[in-house]
Amino acid sequence: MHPFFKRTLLITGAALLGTGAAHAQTPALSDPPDIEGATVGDHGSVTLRMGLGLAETSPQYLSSQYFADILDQRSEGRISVNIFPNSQLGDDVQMMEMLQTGTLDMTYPSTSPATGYVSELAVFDLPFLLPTREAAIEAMRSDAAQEMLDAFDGTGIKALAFSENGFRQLTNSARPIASPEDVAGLDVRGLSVRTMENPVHLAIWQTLGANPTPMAFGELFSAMEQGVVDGQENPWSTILTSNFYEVQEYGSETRHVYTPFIKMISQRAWDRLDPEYQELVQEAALQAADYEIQLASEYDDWARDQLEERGMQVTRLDDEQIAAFQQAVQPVYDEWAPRIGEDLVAEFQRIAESSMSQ
Ligand code: KDG
Repeated sequence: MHPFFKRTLLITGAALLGTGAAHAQTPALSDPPDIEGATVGDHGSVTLRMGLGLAETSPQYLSSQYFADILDQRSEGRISVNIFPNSQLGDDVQMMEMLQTGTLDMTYPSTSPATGYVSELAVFDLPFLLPTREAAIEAMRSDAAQEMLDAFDGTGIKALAFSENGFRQLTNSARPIASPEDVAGLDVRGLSVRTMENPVHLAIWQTLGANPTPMAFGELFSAMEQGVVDGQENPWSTILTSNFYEVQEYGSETRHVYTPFIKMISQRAWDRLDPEYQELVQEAALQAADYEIQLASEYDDWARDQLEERGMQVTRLDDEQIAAFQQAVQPVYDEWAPRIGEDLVAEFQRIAESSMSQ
């Protein structure tokens, strides 16, 4: 058996034992692609410490294992990656700062909290901009997106690749949500929603009449458990693998924004690597990103169905209901498109339209 799968099965088994639940923790997932390419020369032993926000069953973790396997195999065991999941080393913002100071080698945040480094990344935060995974992939592989990765130059962080976090869905513990009015609450108070630390996300939820609170991902579960916030928004896979269904009764399939992840390495760690190792790390990051996108697509509907099986009441929105949300968030475009760059927004709109006409 491929070492990756041995490990995945162990994790899955452990997760099952841990919860005592009869539910599967992962869907039937594609095998990782065979590791191909020549082995690299001996440039000494290197250990890279990688911090992740999400859990061991997430596509983020599973594809990071694949990344580690590629490096291990192609360096004949000289490059190892130690992965620390579940925000145990810090949240996205803290881990990016640790990369800058060199106290952590690699991390993997959403693009949203990284807009403090490269403001153009905020194009990905515009609501309902990228309607399909195909459009999102094209946007992440575009020249404009490559320029965003390159723009980390000089920040102390080297950005290696975009990958998939996913289409974000709303969950909450207060009431079923099918319209902007449900978010705002007509005779009840507006929903309090945790957002990532990102001004466009704040604007989206303010515009919808919610009370948004930016908060680190690692604090979110207990904030919801204690009723500090009513709800949050994340891809179904994250909602499942982070056990949010234990504290969130209602889900709504809003797909209101597609946020990528961005794989990063500390510039200090990068500069210490021999050029041949650098090339390998870059290649492995791109291969692991492709694999993660595959895993995330396999998780998506499956995770939603699992959440329903575990008792979450999921509201599926029809086209008209989605259109009502789209219309309600138009002011976010008026405010943010000029700040992000009209040309960039138009380029992403073009990508979205061409994916719809295929
Ligand atoms: O490692 C990534 C996570 O920390 C985080 O980005 C997940 O989408 C996320 C969120 O809502 O914070």
